[in-house]
Amino acid sequence: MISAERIPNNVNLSGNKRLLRALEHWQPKYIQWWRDMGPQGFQDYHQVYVRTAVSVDPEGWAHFEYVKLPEYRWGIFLADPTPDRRIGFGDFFGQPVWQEVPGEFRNQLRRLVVTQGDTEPASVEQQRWLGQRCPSLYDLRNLFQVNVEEGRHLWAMVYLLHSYFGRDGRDDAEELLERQSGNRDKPRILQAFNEPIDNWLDFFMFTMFTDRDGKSQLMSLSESSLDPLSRTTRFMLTEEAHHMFVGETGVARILERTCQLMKEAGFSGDVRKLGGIDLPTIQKHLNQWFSLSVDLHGSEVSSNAASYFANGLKGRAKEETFDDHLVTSAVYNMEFFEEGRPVGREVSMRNAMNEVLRDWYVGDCAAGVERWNRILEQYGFSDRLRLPDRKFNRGIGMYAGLHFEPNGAPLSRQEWERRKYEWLPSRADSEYLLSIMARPVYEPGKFANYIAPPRRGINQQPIDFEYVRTEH
Ligand code: BYC
Ligand code: FE
Ligand code: FE
Repeated sequence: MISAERIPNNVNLSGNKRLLRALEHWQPKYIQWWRDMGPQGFQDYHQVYVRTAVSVDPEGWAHFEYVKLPEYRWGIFLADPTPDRRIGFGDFFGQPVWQEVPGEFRNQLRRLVVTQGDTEPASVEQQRWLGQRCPSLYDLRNLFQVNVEEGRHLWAMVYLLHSYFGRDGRDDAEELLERQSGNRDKPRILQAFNEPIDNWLDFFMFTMFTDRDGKSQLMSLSESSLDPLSRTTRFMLTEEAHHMFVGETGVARILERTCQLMKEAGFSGDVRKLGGIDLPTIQKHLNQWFSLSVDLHGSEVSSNAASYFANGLKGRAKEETFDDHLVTSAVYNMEFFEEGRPVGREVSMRNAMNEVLRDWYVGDCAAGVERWNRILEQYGFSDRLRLPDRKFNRGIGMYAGLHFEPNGAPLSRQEWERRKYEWLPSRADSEYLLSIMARPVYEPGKFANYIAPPRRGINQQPIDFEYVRTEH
């Protein structure tokens, strides 16, 4: 039996027998999945100082307590409704939003919810070994906070599948626990979620860039005409901010430590000899996770995207800031690549909606990289981190199969094969990172040599607080 009281929610779970019954079947499978595929070695004997959402108001939202991870109270929350909300874009612009799924859009909506839902458990799977290589208890706690919230995001999508998609939705919810990141036969749906996250530089770059795709996709889904989808994703966005904070400050702290070591090593010294992470290695990981996350926005020209927009299922980030919400005649000037040369061509704007969202995403990433570069500047170094060109290392869309340098210059396949590890992490780079992370740091207030301590602790606790404690 599951009890509605154990599941924090604002969807009147105790009064919703149908949903309770569906969850009753699903929840034990979820817990089994969490034990098998969640944080390895941190299930039964550790208590983690985490935030649990117990309601959507600011107080209920920042509720901190020690919990064993499998006992975390994963909740179901919708952001408060907007009175008289109207469809904000597409062919049904101005009509009242939907409280139920229209039959004609059922498959498209299901597919969007499943794709979104699939990424959440995937990321937990990708990160499941990191606890054993952590640079501090503070970072360990942040990892687990991100993990339990991604688990809650899965619950959020399962809530929609159970409530609005009947039998099919229940089947989809089970399959979300069956596909596995990196599995040859049953992989996760989107490629970035099948890539290994072996070390903490991967993790911080992932939460900086891939969780930021979460932000852009959730922003566009929060515009949806399907009101429960909009309200669910709006609440998820509040949690996403912390994930990107973890990524951005994680890389910033590595950069800071690298700068200190570069000063120590002297101008031509080797930071790796001092156990730090050199700038080229940081840049390669940035290139890797940025390009994988750029892929997550789909093909540049997409009839799927056009149809999502026309039907009001998925809008643009900050739809209200645009003047034209119908977008029936506008065009997007896109750079195609033909016979090794860029050719500009107009594409109907609706077909370019993936690219419109990608533009927003790239801008948001660029601002973050600028903030990182201030650290290099403060330490008096002229080196800078850079976002690669969006054509670099693409696996999806019209640049997939072509090859470019990070500055956007085209390359032959042979040149690419010869030079790609100048720009992407090589095996030797990964081995080096694993070697400096082989011994985890579990002592409160201590930090691995390659990363600086944070400016402050979590929830006004000191930095040497015991963020994760072992049961005695
Ligand atoms: N990998 O017209 P196209 C997050 C497929 S992250 C593999 O380009 P569309 C999180 C595509 O399915 C946010 N396959 O695509 C972050 C299609 O297949 P079919 C996740 C890909 O549909 C960190 C074909 O290629 N949310 O929350 O316009 C931690 C061509 O389709 C990929 C969402 O994604 C890929 N990268 O756009 C935890 C929102 N890209 O039909 C969580 C929901 C495309 O030929 N999803 N394909 O079999 C969507 O809105 C869209 O599905 C996409 C793709 C934007 C992803
Ligand atoms: Fe998420
Ligand atoms: Fe996230």
